[in-house]
Amino acid sequence: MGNLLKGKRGVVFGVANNRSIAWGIAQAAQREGAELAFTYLNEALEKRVRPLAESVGSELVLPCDVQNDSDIEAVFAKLKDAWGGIDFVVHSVAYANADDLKGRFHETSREGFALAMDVSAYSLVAVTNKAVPVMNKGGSIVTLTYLGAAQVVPHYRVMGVAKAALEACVRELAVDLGPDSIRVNAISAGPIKTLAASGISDFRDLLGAFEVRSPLRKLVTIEDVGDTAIYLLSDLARAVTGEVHYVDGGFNITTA
Ligand code: NAD
Ligand code: 0WE
Repeated sequence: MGNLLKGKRGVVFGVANNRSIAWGIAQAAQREGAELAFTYLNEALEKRVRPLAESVGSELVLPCDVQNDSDIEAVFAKLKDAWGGIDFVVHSVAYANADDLKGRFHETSREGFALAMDVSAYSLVAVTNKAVPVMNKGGSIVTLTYLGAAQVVPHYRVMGVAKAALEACVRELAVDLGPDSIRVNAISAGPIKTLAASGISDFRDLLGAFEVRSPLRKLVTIEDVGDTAIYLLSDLARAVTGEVHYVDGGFNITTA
């Protein structure tokens, strides 16, 4: 138990199951004294998210497809009703068609490109837009990104483009919201075997290579990401905004 987020209230987008990065962040946040709300994409995931939310003392579990503006609006309306104001938002959401994570990049369809951009990049803007009117001073927004934003990672394809856009959105939002004392940052996590990593060709090879080549010589866990998120969500990071924080054992600083 710690108190880094004591008295703070926040909403977590992107828990699918107990392996989700968002769940690692939520557990760390509750350990540090935060009060939490959760959103879920659909009824199938609601069955997973509700028990997890209950286990960290949360009764605010709300549906939200981030492609739907009225869903996002309803989430923050309910949080305003329940709490009055909120202190932080965790955005841990991404999606692209599985077909667009293989094959050649120039074969990406217009629809596939737009889908990846909408769910994985624009949704941060849409969520922030509805969150800001409800956010307290000193608020913090954290999203999740990946090295594929900054350099080509085999098979990451259209998601690399979407993450590059997401990181640019983080900087734009940080500049706009700085005067309101709201901070916006990203965590660039190393590869973790989550639902979003399942079915990715050669993911095991990627994990293996990461384990032997990353400077710290170990895989990154959702707990590792959770603890960095606590820093960014807390007042410890009060002078930090518009940043991408790598939580990848130093992998990004090395070359192949
Ligand atoms: P995950 O599958 O557990 O989480 C992804 C979440 O996105 C799921 O909860 C899913 O329901 C949600 N989602 C997808 N489409 C949505 C929509 N339209 N509306 C609302 N929610 C939607 O996988 P994860 O690995 O925990 O991914 C979380 C974030 O971390 C993503 O942004 C991902 O890009 C990023 N990330 C993952 C890794 C990794 O290796 N796993 C590394 C770096 C960054
Ligand atoms: O951002 C991600 C995964 C994002 C993702 C994953 C899927 C799989 C299932 C987005 N959309 C989908 N759609 C699906 O249908 N990561 C950072 C994890 C990841 O994905 C990779 C990676 C890494 C790391 C894909 C190729 C190469 C490396």
